[in-house]
Amino acid sequence: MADATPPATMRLFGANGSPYSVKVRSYLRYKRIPHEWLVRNSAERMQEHQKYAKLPLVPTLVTPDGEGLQDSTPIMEEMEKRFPERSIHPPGAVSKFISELLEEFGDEWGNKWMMHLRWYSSSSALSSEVFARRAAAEFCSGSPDADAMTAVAKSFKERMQQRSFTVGSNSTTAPIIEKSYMETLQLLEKHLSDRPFLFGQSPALADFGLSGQLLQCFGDVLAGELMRMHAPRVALWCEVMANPQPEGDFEEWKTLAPTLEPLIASQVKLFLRWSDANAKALQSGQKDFVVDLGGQMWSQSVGGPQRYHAKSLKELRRKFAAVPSGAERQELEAILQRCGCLELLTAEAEPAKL
Ligand SMILES: N[C@@H](CCC(=O)N[C@@H](CS)C(=O)NCC(=O)O)C(=O)O
Repeated sequence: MADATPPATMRLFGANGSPYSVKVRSYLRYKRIPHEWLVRNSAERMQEHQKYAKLPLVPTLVTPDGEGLQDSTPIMEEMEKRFPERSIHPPGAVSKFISELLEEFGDEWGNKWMMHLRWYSSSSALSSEVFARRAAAEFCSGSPDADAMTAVAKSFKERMQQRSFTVGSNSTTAPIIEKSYMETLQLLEKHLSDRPFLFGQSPALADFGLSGQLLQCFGDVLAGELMRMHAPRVALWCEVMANPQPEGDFEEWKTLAPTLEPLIASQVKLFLRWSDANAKALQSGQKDFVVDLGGQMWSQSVGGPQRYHAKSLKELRRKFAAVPSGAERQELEAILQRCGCLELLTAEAEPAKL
């Protein structure tokens, strides 16, 4: 007789153009966690999403017992506890923390490349137009109507084009973001020439975080063209990361270091400097801040969206502080020191609340 109990299926509310949603979907696929992918393409789906979402954001993962989880990193951390098989953490404290650091870099800094090149660069016009139509098609797919879709695309594009402040994109920062995208592609291209994933033969947390943003870049007009022409291995890795399969073991840090340390010493350091300056500006109630990112002056306004970066930097620093003392911590500290990141990861005392 057939079992009347429905399968214990997770339900993931997401959007194909949302890097964090696609990141969690790739993760659920990799972990072989049964799930349903839901887009908010009808009033009913929107209401259902609102029922589980504390914030009006995707991804939102609904567990079989009706719990709504949000924020991609905590979602994946919770799933790792429930489904430890096919761990996404490389063994050893050094690689595990560096994977967490690269995930944070992807989530918080990689999002600037993605958003800037999709919407705000001086060459983004076609990318914006194409992406707005893709997103509108998904949103209108519940009751297809071409006129409605065109109108949704237009208003979506107009709304997004006014939101460059959310990622700190402006005429001063544009060249910094564009240079960082190209340099990261070059560094990753070199690293991925010897291995299919960032930490060897299986995907790690870092792969999910970075590819979440870069898979969006890959699919966009401007960012995708730059990637396919200048970093074909990165393009392939993005494609693989949409539905990754393990090919073997994680590598030891010593063989990863020659091509991963240059990425940390340049791009990750730059990101941490920015994130540290952002957190300090928020702490002291500034409305904007300027920071020297190694000879390149970054300036931006500080608003609501930047609070999240400060929170996630605090969480990263907590993870770093939790690495137990001993030989592995010493090795990790030596790497971070060499890459100019150690001080930036050392949590500062919280100022007393007045
Ligand atoms: N830190 C969050 C970010 C989530 C986020 O910013 N989601 C965006 C899409 S990428 C969103 O939901 N925007 C509003 C919407 O699409 O309705 C995470 O990692 O999940």
